[in-house]
Amino acid sequence: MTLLKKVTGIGTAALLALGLAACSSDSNEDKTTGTNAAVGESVDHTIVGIDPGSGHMELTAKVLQEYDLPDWNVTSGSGATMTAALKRAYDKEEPIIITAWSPHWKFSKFDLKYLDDPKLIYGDAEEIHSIGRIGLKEDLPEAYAIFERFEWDMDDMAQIMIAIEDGVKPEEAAQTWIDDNPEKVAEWTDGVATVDGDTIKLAYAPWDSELASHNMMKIVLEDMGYTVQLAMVEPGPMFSAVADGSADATFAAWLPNTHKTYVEKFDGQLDDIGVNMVGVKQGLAVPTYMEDVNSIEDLKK
Ligand code: PBE
Repeated sequence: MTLLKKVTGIGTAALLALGLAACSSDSNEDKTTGTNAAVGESVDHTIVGIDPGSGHMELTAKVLQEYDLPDWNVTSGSGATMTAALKRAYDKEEPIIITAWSPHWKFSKFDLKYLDDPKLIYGDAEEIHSIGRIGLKEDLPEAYAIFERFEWDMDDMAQIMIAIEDGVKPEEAAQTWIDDNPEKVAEWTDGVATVDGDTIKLAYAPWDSELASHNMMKIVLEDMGYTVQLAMVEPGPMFSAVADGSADATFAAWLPNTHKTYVEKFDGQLDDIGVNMVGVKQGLAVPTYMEDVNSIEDLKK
């Protein structure tokens, strides 16, 4: 529970920081360039991004347009290169702006705050959906019944993510969560018939959040008698694999905003089985020691 508070408490922390920064920074502000011009220069007008096919990168490009930030750019990389850059900057208390999302272990390892997004480009109430191929319900009804009931919370996923970041193997971290939460797993599986080795293929994109959820579901399905294949692919191929039936399901669709483009592209070819997590979030984030930066608006000159 403390962890949940920490992850979800960021908004409150950012609001507090906003109030404090507004009071304390006036005297330091350079009236000709403004404190915020210095922010852009301090990070070379660069936002540290992740993989190019992610919804976050698409939305961040839109942020630069909608907030009129033409001289800013976003580097592409991966979740791992982003957190490595964050660690390097954080250790030296240097300024950095990252593409961030929750749940994610970075909020427990570093003191970070989301920048306010008054235009709501990153969306408002975001959820993670379980998506199946058309025909999954008829072909693998037991798995489908589990997926229909599958729902957990941000703190559950964060526990697995943090263990993995601390060096525990993904399958071991997932097994520990399952062992610690038998009543949650039972809510998804109670009364569902076991199967005899049927194969099921799950696709997920290379984000730490999805590494956690898919390793967890792999074990749940194996305990029900399935042979589970996990395929880590880029976001585009993840959606196309479920659409063309080469994967059976994914638990990595962030909606209604993040993956809107993919879901619209494959309209009618995906079965939106249900919501597996509510309250997820993404946006731009900075270390809390960047006291003068509290909103995306602050990146404007
Ligand atoms: N993420 C994590 C993904 C969805 C899950 C926010 C990096 C994305 O941007 O597509």
